[in-house]
Amino acid sequence: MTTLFIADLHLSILRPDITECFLTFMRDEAPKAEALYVLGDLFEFWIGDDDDSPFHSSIKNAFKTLTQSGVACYFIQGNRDFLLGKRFCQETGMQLLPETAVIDLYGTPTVILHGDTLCTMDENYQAFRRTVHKPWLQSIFNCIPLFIRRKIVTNVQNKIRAQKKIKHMSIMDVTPQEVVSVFEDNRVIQMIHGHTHRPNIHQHTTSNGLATRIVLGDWYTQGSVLVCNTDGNSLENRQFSLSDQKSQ
Ligand code: LP5
Ligand code: MN
Repeated sequence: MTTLFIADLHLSILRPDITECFLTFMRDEAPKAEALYVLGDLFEFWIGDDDDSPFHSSIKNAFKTLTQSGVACYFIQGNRDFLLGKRFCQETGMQLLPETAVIDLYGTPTVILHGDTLCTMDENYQAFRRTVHKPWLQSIFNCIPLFIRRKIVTNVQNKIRAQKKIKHMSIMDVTPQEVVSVFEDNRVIQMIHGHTHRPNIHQHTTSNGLATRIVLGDWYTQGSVLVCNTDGNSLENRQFSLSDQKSQ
């Protein structure tokens, strides 16, 4: 049996090529696994669990079919779907995990997280994150009509996009000392995360011993899956079969 990890799909109605690859993965590959972990940024942006568009329903149905077939599905929120919550999980049978969780991955205790909290040098982002994670602000936001929420998100995204262009690449990567702290605080020597869109396997020296950090890839030009079993872990790609509508 295998356990699968994915992150940073950024699913949206504007990218049918990504959606098609994801739905094929959910239909053909995920049912053979014992568990699927989604480590955040499944959606380009998640505006609230009451957004019942046909597009979102098709994604929810794919998870519902999978969980009903007996595959355990877990979700950790990313920086783009931090508003995905209990209702989505009730509708799909997924289990919402805290922002950092420790799991037993075939005998190796492993810390899993989205990865944005590791980028501590990105101070503007961390301040923004602290704001939008305030429960009272989220409660107010959830009471606003959907079409106004959509407008707010578009406005904030436009504002942020300009700021991100002038950010140095290095501050948008993980901070090595923070990575070591997460290994040590959780007393593990294996970590899996996404967010940076820089798939790789890194080694870190920690007080627990030599530790392995696996970074998941995004789904921008191909699917990206971490396949784990008793033989080890492999970062793999899945090809898109539709072409990107945007580049035509
Ligand atoms: O995902 P990626 O890699 O593109 O970029 C992330 C960081 N960006 C984000 C922003 C989200 O993608 C889009 C958010 C839309 C928000 C809608 C607001 C809804 C309000 C909800 C209230 C409960 O996560 C990016 C990082 C990058 O990862 C790498 O780590 O750099 O961070 C930014 O670009 C953020 C800026 O640095 C800071 C922006 C401050 C803007 C202040 C606007 C005020 C918002 C007030 C909200 C109420
Ligand atoms: Mn992210």
